[in-house]
Amino acid sequence: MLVEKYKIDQFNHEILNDHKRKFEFVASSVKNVEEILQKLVDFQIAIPSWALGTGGTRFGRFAGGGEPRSLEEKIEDIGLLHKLNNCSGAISLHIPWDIPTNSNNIKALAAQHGIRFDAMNSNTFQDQAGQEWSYKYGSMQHIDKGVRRQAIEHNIEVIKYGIELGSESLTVWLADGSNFPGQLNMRKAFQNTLESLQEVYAELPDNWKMFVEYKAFEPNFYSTTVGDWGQSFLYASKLGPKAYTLVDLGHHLPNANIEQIVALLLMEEKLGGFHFNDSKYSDDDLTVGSINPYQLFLIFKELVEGMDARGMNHASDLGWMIDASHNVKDPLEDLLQSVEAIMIAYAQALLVDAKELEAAQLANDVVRAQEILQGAYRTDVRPLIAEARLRGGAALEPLNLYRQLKVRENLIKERGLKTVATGL
Ligand code: LRH
Ligand code: MN
Repeated sequence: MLVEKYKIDQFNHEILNDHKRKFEFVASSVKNVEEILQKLVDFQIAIPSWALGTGGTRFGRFAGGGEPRSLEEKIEDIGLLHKLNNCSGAISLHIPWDIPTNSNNIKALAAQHGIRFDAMNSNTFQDQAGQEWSYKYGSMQHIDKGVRRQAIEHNIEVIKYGIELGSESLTVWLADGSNFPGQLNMRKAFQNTLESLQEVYAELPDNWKMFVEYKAFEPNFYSTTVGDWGQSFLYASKLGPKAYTLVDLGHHLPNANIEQIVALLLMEEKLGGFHFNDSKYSDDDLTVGSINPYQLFLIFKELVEGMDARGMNHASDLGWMIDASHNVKDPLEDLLQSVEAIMIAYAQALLVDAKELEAAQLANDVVRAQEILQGAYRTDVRPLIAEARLRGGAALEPLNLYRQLKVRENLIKERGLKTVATGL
């Protein structure tokens, strides 16, 4: 479904005065507001190709209708999101769920929608029809060289698809691990995995990055061979300068201090990017900022501080990707909310006066330090993000316009109620 520009302009016109009033109020208290607005306009978040349909659990899946039936329709749906908020200008593909039938056509369609290809994702956690070796007992860690070879070849094939589409990074998430003590020689598993990743690393074009995604548990429930940030850092350090860690917010044990992990990985120049989502218990893949928005703000505070300390470009030097699953919400509404939550946390972090905070830290003025942080966190930055959208030609209130245009109803008319998108 296409959203014509005039419909966005009409919608914005109705609420423009109210927006201007709110924007001028918050802008009046922000020192470098134009610099912040430009950063918000430049910031783009990649949408996962595997999260455009209804997700589910082993207990059930409740399809919502109008789901994309092909990669082309997935790109159209992301194009619609990007038209509404002007900060969803990238797609992250998962292979083989989204093999591009004709890369040039897919590339041209994405370009029409202003969508670029972010990290490619390999899949050695499921057995495909006709596959020679099973990944039941792992892939790159596997005791059997044939299985490891198959996993290596698959990742090299994924890189090839990515090169054709203009992607410049590969995310490797390995489900590998064990379910019971004694099942696995964990040192050998590490060495097999490292050797396998080294063979994939050797095939990376010069300008590419490899993201090693860690996860504490699931689908293995005793050990995971890339189980935490330390292990991912170890692999990325041993692999070489093109290898980095990838932080999926849902992949930590309860109460992990993720913002500290982010601060250290960034300082060590080994932070590659993010899979944003939220969770209360484990890898719940809930809407970003829906459970713990303060943690998301603290993570962005460390990101802005750490990137500025190294003179990094906020928009392009790290991988900004969502990885969520939509069990009860309309997938596109859920993604609009997630993108908004990320932009809010980023804008709040940009309001933190780094010099004031450092002065408080150097004076051990703990109260002042907290007041500086929470002052930024408690600032309603939504008018700043809306203004950035307005300047980018998008909607002041994407979710409201999405509903006003009855997008889901139209997609169901176009595609039917029973369509199922590939993915999780
Ligand atoms: C694993 C993960 C990984 C993806 C998958 C869809 O939990 O986060 O990033 O490959 O979800
Ligand atoms: Mn992930």
